[in-house]
Amino acid sequence: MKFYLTTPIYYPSGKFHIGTAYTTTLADTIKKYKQARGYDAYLLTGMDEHGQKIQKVAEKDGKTPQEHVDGMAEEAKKLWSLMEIDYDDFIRTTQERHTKVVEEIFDRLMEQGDIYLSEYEGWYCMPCETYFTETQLVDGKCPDCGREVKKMKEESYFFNMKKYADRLIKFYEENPNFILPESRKNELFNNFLKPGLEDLCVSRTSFDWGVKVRKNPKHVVYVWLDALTNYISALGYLSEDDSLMQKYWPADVHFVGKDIIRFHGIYWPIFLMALNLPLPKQIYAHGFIMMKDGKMSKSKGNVIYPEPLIERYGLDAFKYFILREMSYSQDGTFTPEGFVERYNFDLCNDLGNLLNRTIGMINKYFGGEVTRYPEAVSELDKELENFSNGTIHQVEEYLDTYHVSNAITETWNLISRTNKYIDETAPWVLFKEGKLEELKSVMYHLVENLRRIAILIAPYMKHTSQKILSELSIPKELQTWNSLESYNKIENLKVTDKPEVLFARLVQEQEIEVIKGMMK
Ligand code: ME8
Repeated sequence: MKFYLTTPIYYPSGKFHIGTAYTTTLADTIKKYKQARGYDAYLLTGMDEHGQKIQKVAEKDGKTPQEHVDGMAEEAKKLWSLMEIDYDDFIRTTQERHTKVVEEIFDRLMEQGDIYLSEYEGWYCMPCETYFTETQLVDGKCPDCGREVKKMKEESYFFNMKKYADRLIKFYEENPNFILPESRKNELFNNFLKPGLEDLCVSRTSFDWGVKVRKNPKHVVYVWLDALTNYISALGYLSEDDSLMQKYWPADVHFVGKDIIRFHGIYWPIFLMALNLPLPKQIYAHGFIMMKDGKMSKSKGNVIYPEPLIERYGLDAFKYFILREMSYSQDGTFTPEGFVERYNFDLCNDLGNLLNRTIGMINKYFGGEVTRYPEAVSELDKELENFSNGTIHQVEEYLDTYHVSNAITETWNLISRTNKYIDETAPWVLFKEGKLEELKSVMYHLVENLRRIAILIAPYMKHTSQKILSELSIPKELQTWNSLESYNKIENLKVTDKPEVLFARLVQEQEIEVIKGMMK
């Protein structure tokens, strides 16, 4: 069972902020989940290194574009390693393995008549490197980023989108889950596909930092045709060894932000149709991480980067926050207040205390020993078991459909339910009344639920998961996703007598200031 998933390849125009880190974390979480479920999962990420914007940034820094992107690629890899992103390949569009595929594709599409030479006039947005028609502009500005646009005219190659539009419409109709969430699909379908596609300008002559058209090298290939091709060039498409292509294509899912869904949902499938290749199975476009005062931007001084957050609060807390805060189909918000609150309430109070209370009681009442599935199982015990069975199925369903935030919420509902179970069963009363068999059962059920919780959070909170499992001395074979199904397989075990604090409580006011100081 294979599962091929991708992140966008990011522009190395500046340091990666938590928004960029979000898509990569999301993709990595799904990869780890799929692996845990027995899939041969392959995660591709990389960098989109061509285009006028990159050329300009490099110039400003007094570097050649190649020097600039080489430096940025190192930075990016450092960040992914800090974030323990388990990617299988890192493609860079300046690599020969990629450029030669782009050249070849362009030639082929020209030969078969899908790409033709003409002239283009339109409104050009430099930062987005996209032309717009008059009617697409919003208040005379770029509809994507809101910045100034310039009227420009150039000799260009065009891709015959119209030829494939009907086929794509049919594909959308036959594959209702092709674009997720549905609201984004409807947007694409109604605003772009249905009104009729314009042919797309696929070359530029105004700069030269890109893949040159072999037969007419004053043209460089449009950065999006170049960039989208990474998803197959990285697998060795058109190369001598295309075994990865045979094995993994079509992609099971491309993860992208809502800003680039049009390129992935319309142009990419059409390029693939023209190449006679199968289309990806799904494209999931998530919302944006916003700040209190709107988008992150250096001019507002509200950009937040992953490194200082990870350094101070740990990787697990960082991933927990960004994944939980971003709902399936809407934007999420980063606020220092929200971060500290989630840390203190969800991680420190709910999860941390559950583990500590449990280990404390087992040590106090039974010298650290938990006994095999006990006899004296009460109604409350059974109820908790059923609740946690339900959670597992919900979490799986959510992760299978990329509702990661919902999956996390379900898991935290189980954590709350388990905390409540302690209050309901009142172990201290059972102990006082000498009801030791009942008390054993309560401890057993607490350990069972913590074991399950640790497995459910492992794809995005590996360290916390490992700590819980090791403090409870859960054997390896009961740490796997498969072992979630069974509820009564724990043999006698002995928990640690020196539990570590998972998440130390933060001083709210002080920490909010610290995070504010991290914004640039
Ligand atoms: O578009 N919240 O690169 P890019 C969430 N090179 N995600 C965010 C975000 C935010 N505030 N800001 C950025 C490109 N992203 C092209 C892609 S793919 C063939 C070529 C994420 O560096 C989100 O995934 O501008 C978005 O789609 C991507 O970064 C844009 O990255």
